[in-house]
Amino acid sequence: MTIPIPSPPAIPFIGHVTSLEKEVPIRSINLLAQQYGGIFQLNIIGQKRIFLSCYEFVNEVSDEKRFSKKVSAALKEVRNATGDGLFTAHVPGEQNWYIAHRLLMPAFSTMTVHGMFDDMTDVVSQLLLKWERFGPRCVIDPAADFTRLTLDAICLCAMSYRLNSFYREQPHPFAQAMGDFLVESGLRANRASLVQALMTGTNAKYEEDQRILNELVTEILEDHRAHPPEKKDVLSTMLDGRDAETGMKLSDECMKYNLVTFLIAGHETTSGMLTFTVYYLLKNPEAMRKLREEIDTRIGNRPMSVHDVNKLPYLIAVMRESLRLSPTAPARTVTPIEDTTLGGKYAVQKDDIIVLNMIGAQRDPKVWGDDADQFKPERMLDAKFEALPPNAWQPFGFGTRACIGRPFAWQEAQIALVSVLQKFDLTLEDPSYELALKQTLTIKPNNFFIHAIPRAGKP
Ligand code: MNH
Repeated sequence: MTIPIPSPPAIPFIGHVTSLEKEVPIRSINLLAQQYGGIFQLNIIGQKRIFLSCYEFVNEVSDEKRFSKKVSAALKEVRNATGDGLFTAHVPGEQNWYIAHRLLMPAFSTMTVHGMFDDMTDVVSQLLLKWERFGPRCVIDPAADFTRLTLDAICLCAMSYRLNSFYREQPHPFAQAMGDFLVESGLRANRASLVQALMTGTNAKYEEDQRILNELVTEILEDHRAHPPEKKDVLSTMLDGRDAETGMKLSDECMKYNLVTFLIAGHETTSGMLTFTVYYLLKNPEAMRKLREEIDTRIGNRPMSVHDVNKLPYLIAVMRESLRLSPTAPARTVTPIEDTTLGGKYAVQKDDIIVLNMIGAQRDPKVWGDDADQFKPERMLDAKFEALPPNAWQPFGFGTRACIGRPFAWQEAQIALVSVLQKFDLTLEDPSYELALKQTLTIKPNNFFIHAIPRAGKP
């Protein structure tokens, strides 16, 4: 016996599109989850979407025998710039995903990423210099500077190309175009096609942003071909590599799709994570104190080295806890491979759209207890972390379609946090600041500002 999936009352013809706020849809999803529970269904422009916000269901659909990634309505729009690149490819179906996946997994392994340590440190040092030169009274926008950091780092490490975002007053034009492109892609996912067709100005801007994205990666590709860097990087692997299984090379088009993919996937998530982490540390002084102590005793004044990566247990716990409360890629979408049930009682059909709300699931009191909403890194120290139920912590996605950039992001974030905390005392610009979200495809704190005060006696 199956029972209907709970659903709020809908407006005839329009369905539930008005239930989702445009700016921060994930906030509406969380509010609806509080009201309707761990599973509910909405009807958005004639399309049924099932939302899961609790551990039990997220764990159930994390089974590749029964469910696979679905390219969501928003990702279908993102495909305008990333096509069959890794993140937005249809699998099974698009062969380029398999070729790129086999070729690029080793290029993003923990070992290979260790070799990028110096380039990452180079970009981090630009951020440190900026904050130091601006001085303690300057109001710092950490989200903006962490975005400069992560965008420049992925571009330098993967493509040996310098965007030099720290030498610009405004975001790099590419970053601007990408941000606008992602916001508009998200909005288009919830917009009726008739309305869309009438928005000629918006559509022209959308095309222009895609042109800017494509132009930069074309330049990077041509530059790399004309002047191959001494050090092999991710782009060299794509240019020179041949798939062991099929003997095939990636086409220029597919390489460009993947370059845009890395620039998109490789920076917003990590910069959001760094910004949330600074926010949680500033709101939880005891955690900040412990982290400081760990860094001061284990590393002190010497520069962090590649041997310190993954060796600071409290720092790792802080990053895990930050990504638990605020997974910067807050939703992923799956579909049943065959008609089936969820929890043995809710019928779902092949090709149904099932959206996993990871903010809800990673705060499920059944897993995390009554203090699930609080920032407590202690619960993420290795012994406890390893004892968690399967799929309880899943900010990097799941299975074959899980994040390829995890070791990259993990190392980059460690270098950034250690270096910043070695050098500065951070304070909130407005001590009464309460977390507000800004959402594109990813989330980050909105209107969040800090001061960075050089630490007395520190180099
Ligand atoms: Mn990343 C897939 C989160 C950093 C590149 N990433 C995913 C998914 C999540 C995710 C979740 C799965 C999406 C889905 O199921 O639809 N990624 C993150 C987070 C961080 C992150 C939280 C940082 C923190 N990602 C990075 C970095 C890169 C990157 C850095 C750089 C290359 N991610 C990818 C790619 C995919 C992906 C590529 C798609 C992998 C695939 O499907 O083959």
